[in-house]
Amino acid sequence: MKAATLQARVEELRRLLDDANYRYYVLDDPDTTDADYDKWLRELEALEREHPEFADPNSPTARVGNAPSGKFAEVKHGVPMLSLANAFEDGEVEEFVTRITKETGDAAPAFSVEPKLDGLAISLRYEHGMFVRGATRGDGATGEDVSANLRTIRTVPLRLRGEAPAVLEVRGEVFMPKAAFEKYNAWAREHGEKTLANPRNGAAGSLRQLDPRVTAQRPLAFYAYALGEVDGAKLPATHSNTLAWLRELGFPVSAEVDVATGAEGLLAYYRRIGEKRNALPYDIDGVVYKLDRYDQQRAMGFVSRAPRWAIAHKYPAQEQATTVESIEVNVGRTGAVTPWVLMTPVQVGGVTVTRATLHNADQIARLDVRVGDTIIVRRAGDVIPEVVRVIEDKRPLDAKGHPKFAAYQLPTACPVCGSAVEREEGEVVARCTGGLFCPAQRVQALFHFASRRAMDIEGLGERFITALVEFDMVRSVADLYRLSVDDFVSMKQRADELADTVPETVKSGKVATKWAENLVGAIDASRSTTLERVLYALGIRDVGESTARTLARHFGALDPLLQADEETLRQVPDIGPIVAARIAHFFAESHNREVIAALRANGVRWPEGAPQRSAEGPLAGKTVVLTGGLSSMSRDEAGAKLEALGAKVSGSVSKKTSFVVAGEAAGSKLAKAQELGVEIWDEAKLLSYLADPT
Ligand code: 9MJ
Repeated sequence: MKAATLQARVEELRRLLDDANYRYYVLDDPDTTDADYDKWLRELEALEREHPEFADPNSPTARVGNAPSGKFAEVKHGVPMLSLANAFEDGEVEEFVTRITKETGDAAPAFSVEPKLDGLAISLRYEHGMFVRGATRGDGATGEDVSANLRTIRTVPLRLRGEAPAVLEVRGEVFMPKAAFEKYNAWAREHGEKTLANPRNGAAGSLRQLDPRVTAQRPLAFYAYALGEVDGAKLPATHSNTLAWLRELGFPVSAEVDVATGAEGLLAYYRRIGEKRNALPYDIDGVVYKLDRYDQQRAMGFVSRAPRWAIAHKYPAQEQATTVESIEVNVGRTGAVTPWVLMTPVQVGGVTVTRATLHNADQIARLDVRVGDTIIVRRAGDVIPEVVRVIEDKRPLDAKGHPKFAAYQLPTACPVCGSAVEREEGEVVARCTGGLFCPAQRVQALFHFASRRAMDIEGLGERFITALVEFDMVRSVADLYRLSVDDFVSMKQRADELADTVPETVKSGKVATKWAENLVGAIDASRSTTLERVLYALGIRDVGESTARTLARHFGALDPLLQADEETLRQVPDIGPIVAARIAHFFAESHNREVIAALRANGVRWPEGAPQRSAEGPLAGKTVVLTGGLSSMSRDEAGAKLEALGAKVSGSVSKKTSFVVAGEAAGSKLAKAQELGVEIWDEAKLLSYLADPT
């Protein structure tokens, strides 16, 4: 292609991607498929890689983050970044409106009303429509240049749409949406990385990362709400029209912004948003009222740094101080011992809170929470309340100046079954070693056993399982197969009596038994199953459906698997040393062997066959992942052909993957393969290999 044609294509791809981002992030009305988006992005990346002369720091490919550049430079804000006065009471809002009505002479001044995002204020500078710099608020006069990090935030436009002025500074908030925060922390917990204390800290910490590639991994977002320096544009006469104009230029603006008049109008907005607060996808700590007309704003002026024409009306804090009465632990299915604190009840954001999670022992060590401590708890939305920090100054000291409260130690014995609690090297989670002897684990294990993808016992929910364990009617999963209709009926009667929920019909002598018959029927139906379901249902740690399938195919029958030692298990393709050890330990435990024998004795059965091992063929020992659509055959067909050549076909990409076959619209698996440097085959390569597999 000629240079001019190439450049035109680069520009076209950038425009397509910018448009797709705009529709997605600003209009909330996407019209592009992920597949097209990925395809354009990959094409653009390739062109930019091959033709460095087309490089542009504002290209949509810039979102991945560049290498770190050292410290942040100082940025002087040409127009200072304002702070807002706060109001907490309705009366203060009424006074604010009265003052403005009087001083402007306008009997019903209009206000732009906006949610007050709880993130980090920043200023973005554009020259001739191109992003040139972004800075934190700092002290309002001077901030830090965090441009490289801001470029990685997908909702920060890098090139403006339409007629952009010579200079445009846009102010707004960078924040971490709640769902993204939860997802990030779940990931961090799983990978032993540090969790973020709350979305606000998450946003602030991420933006101040010296390595933009780290920021790029953090799910941040941006909303615009004010202007800084502007040159070469005729501004609208009101703030609300400015927000509409900013939206046209490509800036996301909160969908909740509105216009209201009168103290009643402002307070109605405050209450309306307050009711929605928990359901909003981001944290807010109040709403903001801004006098809408710029001429009226100028007439009101400023007191020190704060405008007299705007005010932030805060909601009750979602963080409160209280004291720790005790630290307890929960035990999960895999024995994970999760500590939580029992607190002196406290109102947080209008709800009484008595418990907060501590996630794991690392979190306890990080926070150093001790019984008796004064702590700050936070409740954000539907999220489980959590301990934010300890107020150490409130911790009393003894005569020697040492803290009076002892550091918390996780119990060494499981509070439910008394078995040892152990923490493996490099793991953040401590676990009860009682396995299925532990009633807490038994409930969770039964729940997993009965779940749809395991033994698929319909109607056996957590409530019944808890009662069965509590009344000692079921000790192991095999005991389920001994339960009769009468057992279930009497279990329910006892549970209802305990919970004081005995139905009227029962009180009058009628006992419904149809549900119990159905349940016994469902249990009976689950007897006829497959080996892979049984292996998955046993709940061996790290043995998910895919590993269960691998084991079932590799061994063909249960007994050879029971006899396999750790070394033999390690030879199974796709099973690493840790999982091999877990499986060997599980089957070495006599009580686990007894459960398996009891399942068989109670009629649980599955077809067994010869082991399916493909140790031969040109692809023996290779693990292959198929992703995306192929045009010449289905993925299953391609998988079967590769298996016939000795390959092991896996569902997920890892360092051990030998190569990935990427068809049309391949997504995250392809990205992962690229990230790990795994060899990638396109369909043409696959076909030519299948034609001549040497
Ligand atoms: C927030 N935090 O959402 C302002 N803000 O306006 C909104 N902050 C603001 N406006 C002028 N919506 C200074 C700060």
